Amino acid sequence: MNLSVPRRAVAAAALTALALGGLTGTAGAESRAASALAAAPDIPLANVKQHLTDLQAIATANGGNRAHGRPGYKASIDFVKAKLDAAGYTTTIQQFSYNGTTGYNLIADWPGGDPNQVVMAGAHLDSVSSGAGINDNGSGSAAVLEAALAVARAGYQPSKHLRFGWWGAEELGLVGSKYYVNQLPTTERSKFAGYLNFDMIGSPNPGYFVYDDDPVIEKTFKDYFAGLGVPTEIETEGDGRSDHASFKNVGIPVGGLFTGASRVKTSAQVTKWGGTTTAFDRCYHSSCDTTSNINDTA
Ligand code: DTR
Ligand code: ZN
Ligand code: ZN
Repeated sequence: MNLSVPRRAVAAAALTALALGGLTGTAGAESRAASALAAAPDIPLANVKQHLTDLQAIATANGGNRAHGRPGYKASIDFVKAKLDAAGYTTTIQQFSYNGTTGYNLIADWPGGDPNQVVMAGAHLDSVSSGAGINDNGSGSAAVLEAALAVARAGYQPSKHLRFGWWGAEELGLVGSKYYVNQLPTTERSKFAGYLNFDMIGSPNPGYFVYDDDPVIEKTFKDYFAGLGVPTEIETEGDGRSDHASFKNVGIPVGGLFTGASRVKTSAQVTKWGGTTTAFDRCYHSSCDTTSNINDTA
């Protein structure tokens, strides 16, 4: 079954707004999702694609990658920070050291909302050293960036406080997000309503997977995809393998989306989603993970 997903809406990024909206209301989950659905701003695909083009250019200009400790990573952080500063976010670059080199997390707070009820969306911004890392994880980074910019364009003022994060050194073991969580005082951790993770969400032979962690977040995502006529499966491959694990490990509700890595899509999944019985992303952790390694519909 081929999917007819609105091309203008980048589903994952729109879902970020929905999930943030869904988690920011006070009504029940269903009415929250419905009202948030109405409130979710359009996330222009062209804008997300431009961010991916810009991240590719950064990698190309910096030895072909955006890996921890390499110039391409810091250039990626500076690129994302500049757009958020211009949009009115309060940004913080958090430094940490790993393998003898300095790493960076970027945290962006949208002013307003209840500081005791924080909804956060994040993505790791680093690539492996073998390539530009456009699907892994420029896709998540660009989607979260464009969702944050859409919030600013809409002047969105949810009841909860919105925070966005871009993590360093995820590929070396969730290093940046672990550092961020470990630096959070316990009192601050208890203020999180949820953390939403986006790591590989534009895979060229996509599946549509929803993390099966927090049930409210999982339902919010599943309901939205169902509203688009897109069947989903629960994500089990990534347990512990991306930055949501850092938050889950300290008791913060987590959720997220994933379109697949090196595993092979089954024939049943091809019937469900289209594509081929090959890897969801044959360029996982490879030099071919470039802007040509992205499925726009996903
Ligand atoms: N994105 C990969 C980690 C990874 C592999 N499978 C999953 C599933 C769900 C989330 C993440 C992952 C990486 O950063 O290497
Ligand atoms: Zn990743
Ligand atoms: Zn990776």
